[in-house]
Amino acid sequence: SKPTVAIVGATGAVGTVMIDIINNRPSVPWGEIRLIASPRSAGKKITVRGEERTVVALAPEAFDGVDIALFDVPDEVSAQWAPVAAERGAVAVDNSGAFRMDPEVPLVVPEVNAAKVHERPKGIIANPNCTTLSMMAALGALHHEFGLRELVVASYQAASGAGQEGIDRLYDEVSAVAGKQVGVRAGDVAEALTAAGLPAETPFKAPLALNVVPWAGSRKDDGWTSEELKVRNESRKILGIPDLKVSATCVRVPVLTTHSLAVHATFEREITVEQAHRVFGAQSSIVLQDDPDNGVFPTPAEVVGADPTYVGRVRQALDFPNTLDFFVCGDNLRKGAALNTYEIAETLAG
Ligand code: 11C
Repeated sequence: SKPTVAIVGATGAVGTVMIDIINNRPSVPWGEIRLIASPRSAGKKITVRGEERTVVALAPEAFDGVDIALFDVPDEVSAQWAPVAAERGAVAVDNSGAFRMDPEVPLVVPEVNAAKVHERPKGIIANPNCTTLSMMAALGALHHEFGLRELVVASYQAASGAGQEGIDRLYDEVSAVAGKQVGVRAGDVAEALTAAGLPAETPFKAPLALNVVPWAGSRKDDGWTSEELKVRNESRKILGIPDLKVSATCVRVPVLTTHSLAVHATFEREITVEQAHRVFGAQSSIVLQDDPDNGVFPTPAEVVGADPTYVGRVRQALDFPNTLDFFVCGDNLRKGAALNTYEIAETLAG
């Protein structure tokens, strides 16, 4: 019989995208599709593939009969409940940061390391952070042929990476500065936000409208942020290069959805732009947009809502042998979160 899949966090920002993905798949391998959320959301009705379903409350019994449970919830909820799902016989595919670096939990991007889904002693498989994920299809394909050695990246991260709170804040800030002649004097954007009645507390630590903020995630040792360390640790684990040299600077930009990254990647041997184009062109999950003379390069506003990773501005670094510079854009709520999680489930379902 067909497997039962459960979506845990079905009513959240990523869960909502997950349902949209399921609704738009030409076919799905599932028998039952069960929707699970916090008791607050239980009872809510959501239409999935033409059938109205009632959200059930997160509880141990909610996992009975479930083969694959997709978790789109905060770290602490996953930490508590993914093991419960696994105990009840489900494979938990977790989109939070709770298990990613656990050596007994595979961290999977199907284009790069699909076979790892079978090495899951805890019954848990982790989905990477959206910033890491946005460049994995591109880097995995290049690494396969040219051997990645070093990675230096700067991210340009969208507000929705910080959840609904981030989305609301960016919209409120943009409204507060719209039509005003601000951004001409230090502090005048912040003053406009205060004058519009926005709370001083913000998920971004500084005004995001008409600005960029060199901070994402929480504070870690030696000046690094959690997001920058995730890029380093997760890239190493997914690509299977434990000693990969990585340095990242994560930056929030006033974009609603779709993370971008400027990637400076060094390989074992020389790689030309033509070779890189060929590698990218051969990947079904990559769209190459690299004709800047005609204004063709990826931007988040054009990529949002799309499944593939978009790659452009591919250049051989002038002063660094064996190094390629390029720009990637990936929808942080789709491939960066719900879509990759769903693709792991499809890989499991065969
Ligand atoms: C952001 N990448 O843009 C983060 C959100 O580890 O799953 C996702 C955090 C995570 O703020």
